[in-house]
Amino acid sequence: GGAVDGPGGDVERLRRVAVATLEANWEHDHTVPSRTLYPHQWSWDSAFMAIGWAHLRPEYAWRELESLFRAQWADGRVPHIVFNPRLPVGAYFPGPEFWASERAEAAPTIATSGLVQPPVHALAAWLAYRRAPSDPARAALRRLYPRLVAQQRYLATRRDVGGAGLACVVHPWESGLDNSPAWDAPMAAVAADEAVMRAYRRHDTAHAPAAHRPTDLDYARYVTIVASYRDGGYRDAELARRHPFLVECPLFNAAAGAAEHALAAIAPLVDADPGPHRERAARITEALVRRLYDPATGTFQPRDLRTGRLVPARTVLGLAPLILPDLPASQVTAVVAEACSARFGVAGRMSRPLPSYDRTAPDFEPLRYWRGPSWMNINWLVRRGLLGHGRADLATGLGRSMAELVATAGCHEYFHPDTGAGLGSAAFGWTAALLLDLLA
Ligand code: 9YW
Repeated sequence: GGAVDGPGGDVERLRRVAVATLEANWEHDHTVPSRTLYPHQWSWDSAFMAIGWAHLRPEYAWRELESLFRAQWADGRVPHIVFNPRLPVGAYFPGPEFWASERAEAAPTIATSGLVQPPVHALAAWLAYRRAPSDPARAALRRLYPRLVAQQRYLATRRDVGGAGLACVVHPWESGLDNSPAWDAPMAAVAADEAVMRAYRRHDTAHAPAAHRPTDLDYARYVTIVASYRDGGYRDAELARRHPFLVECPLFNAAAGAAEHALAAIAPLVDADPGPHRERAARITEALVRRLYDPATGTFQPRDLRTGRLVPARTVLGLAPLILPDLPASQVTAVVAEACSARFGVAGRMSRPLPSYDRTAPDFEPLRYWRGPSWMNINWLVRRGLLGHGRADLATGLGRSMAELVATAGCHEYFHPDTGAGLGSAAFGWTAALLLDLLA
C-alpha cells in the first residue's frame, strides 16, 4: 500500500477517522451514505462501501453487496435506492410511496426505486475478493456472479435504446451526478414547472443549504421524469417514443465496460467462461469511442438521444473512460491531456482538488453539488484509471490531494474545489470507504 506518504501518524489519524465514519454508518446489512441526508441504501454507494469494508471487515463487503442484490428486479435491474422499512415515512424524498415499486411487475417485495445507477458493483466485488480472498468470499462471489451478469444483461439489452451498443440513462439520478451541467441541455427539454413541487416537501434542503443543492426547478423535472417512467410500470419498451430524458453517459458506460473486465477476472473463480465477458468489454469500449468521443474537444461527452447530439459541457464524466484497461492509446493521451488542462488541473503536485466541472466555464459553481465541487468517488475512479494507464506520477498527485481534503475537512460528502472546505454531509460513507482503500 502506501499511496499516500508523509508522517505515519497522520496516515494513522486519517485511517481512524475513516474507520469511525464507516462503522457509524453501518446499518444491519448495509452502509447508509449519510444518516441525515440519505438514510436508506444507495446502489453505487454500496459498491464503494464494499471496497472500503474489504480492508476492515471483509464479511461486511459481502453483506453490503448481497443485501443490495437481494432487491434486484426480475428483469435484472439493480435499483438505485433500497428503502429501509424500519425508517419513518418522510425520512427521504422521494420515498417509497412516490416510487410505488410494488405496482411494477418486475419489482421485488421490498420497496425500492425504479431507476439504476452506474454499475460499479462487479468491479467492487472483484476488488473486495482480491483484497481478502477466502472460502466465504468465494462462496459470496458464486452467489453474486449470476446476479452481476443479469445486471449487465439488463443494461445491454433493455437500456440500449440507441441500438448502438451503449446503455442509456433515463434520469439524471441514474448517472450518479444529479445536477451536472452535462444534463442541462437534455433537462431543458423536459416540460415541468416549479408548481409540481408544491405537492411535495424536499428533504435534502432541510439538511443542507439550498445553494449547495439542485434547484427547485431541477427537482420539478426530476419528479416529472420519474412519474413518466413509473406510470409506464418502469417498462423499457419503446422508451425512445415516450420518455422525456434519454442520454448515453460516458461514466455509466465506462462502468459497464469495467464491469465486464471484472467479470472476466471473476469467472474462473466461479467455474464460468471469461471469454464472453472479454468480448462484451471490447464491444463496449469500441462503442464508447465511436459514439461518445469527440475528436474536436479530445474528451468524451454524453450523447442526447432525443436530439442525437453530443452535449457540449465538459464535465468530469468525460474523464471516466480512463478506467477501461482497453481504452485505445490515442484516447488515453487525449483524456489525460484534458485531465491535466486548466479545466481539471490534475498534476503530480496539485494546487487544487479535481473539480466535477470545467473550472474555466462561466457557469462553474464551486458550492453547488455536481456543478463544481470535488467528490471522492470520482477522484477514486480517475486515479484508478491513471494508474491503469501507467500514469503513477499523476495518480500520486491526485491521491495526495484526496487525502489532504479529508485531513483538512473530514469525511465530507463533497469539497469546495478551491479551498477544500467540506460541503454536504459531514460523515459520508463513500468518502470514508474510498479513503481507506487509498491509504491501504
Ligand atoms: C439525491 C447517495 C446519493 C448518490 C448520488 C448523489 C445523491 C441523491 O446521493 O443523490 O438526493 O440527490 O448525487 O450520486 O448515490 O449518496
